[in-house]
Amino acid sequence: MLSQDAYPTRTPKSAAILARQDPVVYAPGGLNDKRLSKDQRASYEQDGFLLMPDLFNQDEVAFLFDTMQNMREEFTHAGRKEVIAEPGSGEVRSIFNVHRLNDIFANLVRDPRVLNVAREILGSEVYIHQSRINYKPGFTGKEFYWHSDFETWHSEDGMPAMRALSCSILLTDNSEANGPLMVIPGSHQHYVSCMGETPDENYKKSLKKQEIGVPDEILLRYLADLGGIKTCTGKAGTVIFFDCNTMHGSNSNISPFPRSNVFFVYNSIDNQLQTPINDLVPRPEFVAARQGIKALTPSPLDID
Ligand code: 6CS
Ligand code: FE
Repeated sequence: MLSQDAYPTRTPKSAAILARQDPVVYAPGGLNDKRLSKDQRASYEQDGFLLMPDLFNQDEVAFLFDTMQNMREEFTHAGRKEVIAEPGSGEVRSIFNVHRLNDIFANLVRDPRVLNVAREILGSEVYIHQSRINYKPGFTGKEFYWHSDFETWHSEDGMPAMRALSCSILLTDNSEANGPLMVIPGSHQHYVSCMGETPDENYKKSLKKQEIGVPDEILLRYLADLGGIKTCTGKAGTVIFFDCNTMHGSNSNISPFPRSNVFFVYNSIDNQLQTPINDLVPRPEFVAARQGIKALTPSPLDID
């Protein structure tokens, strides 16, 4: 990483809040991908996220839900590195790299309803930086503490600029009760630099419970005072798009109802990974893609 890094973080002594240096909605890159209305684009730009209810119909959701459950059954006892266990209960918390491990998810990342929104916002061709299912099981699903994804991807993966977004497809209903995504509107305009150096192989811990790259409480309070906190609830089939630097997290799920979502992280083809901060060893391919990067092409609408 260059010494004049606009987004320093993981420093030994101090936390800080810095202004974003990158656009949120990029100028069209010659692709014709108009999926969003003017209002939707403006709302994404202002808030750092956009909720699109019912983007997938109930038949599609049922099919994707079964696919997700089948993957869990197949992977749970197979000793796969892509499976992350819940702290405590040992239930499946996440499975990573699902777009490379499963044909249905491989096809889903190319569905124009999601891919073309990513291309429209990022103003270029895109590829998948990371994909995962977060199962958040009933009773035992633990929280995801407040964080900016970009802070991790910049420092641990060497992602140069804020030109990536997450797309979360809800595969169960996400209610106030089962630990839905919480976002701080407007927080994507501020970069929260975090105190604390990154140990080797931090991902093995952080994907269960994040302890490094955790924002300072005073800065979180500042952002929440400015923007408030919004819970992203919706029926299965709803899709949430959010900027890579939007401050977000979710509570644990003590309800009986699982909150299971599939996440795709689209990154601009012009924003591929470099060397991580402090010359850390790059994280493995199943968490952060570096190999065989190719721009995604939209698929025909039929997902199966
Ligand atoms: O380390 C990562 O890349 C992941 N960690 C969190 C808490 N969110 C985004 C991403 O899956
Ligand atoms: Fe996240």
